[in-house]
Amino acid sequence: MRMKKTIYFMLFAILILVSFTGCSQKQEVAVQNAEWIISIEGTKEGTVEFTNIDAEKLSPKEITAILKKKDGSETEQNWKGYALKEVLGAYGVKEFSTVVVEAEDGYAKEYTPELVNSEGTILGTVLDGKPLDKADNKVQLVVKDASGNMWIKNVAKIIVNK
Ligand SMILES: Nc1nc2c(c(=O)[nH]1)N[C@H]1C(S)=C(S)[C@@H](COP(=O)(O)O)O[C@H]1N2
Ligand SMILES: [Mo]
Repeated sequence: MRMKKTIYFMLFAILILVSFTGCSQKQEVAVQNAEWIISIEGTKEGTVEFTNIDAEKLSPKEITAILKKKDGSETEQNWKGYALKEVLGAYGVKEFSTVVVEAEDGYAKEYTPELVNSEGTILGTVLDGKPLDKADNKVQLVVKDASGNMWIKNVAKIIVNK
């Protein structure tokens, strides 16, 4: 009798285990097929991988922002993308002291909650009607309320600081 119970329990345990690995495999396949991946550290679930597939579930944002460079030049740009605030919100991030956004080349900046939560702060994927060239700039952080050096080309990682 006891033996039977143990066997049932073990079968049940194996079933649970298999269904879990099945899930994580599915997620891995999705990440492998993604056009772009951004790691977000410090969410409720720890580090998560945010991909173009996840982005499609969010409402798109369109803004006009002026890129101001150190050399004094100003260029008006139309951007389509996703509000940084909404991206973080999708992973349960609401309270934080700062957020760091880092590029593939290591270029990084730190942002106040005010800038992070601004309507004009987006992860842009389409510039002036043209999707970014995935080869060199997959996703660009556009910060309407800050100068060009706060805009991050080719975003690789977002770190949320408590
Ligand atoms: N990844 C990355 N993003 C970056 C930079 C950089 O060196 N690397 N330079 C910044 C600066 S100083 C400016 S003015 C803007 C615009 O750069 P651009 O002159 O290449 O258009 O991108 C910003 N984002
Ligand atoms: Mo710059």
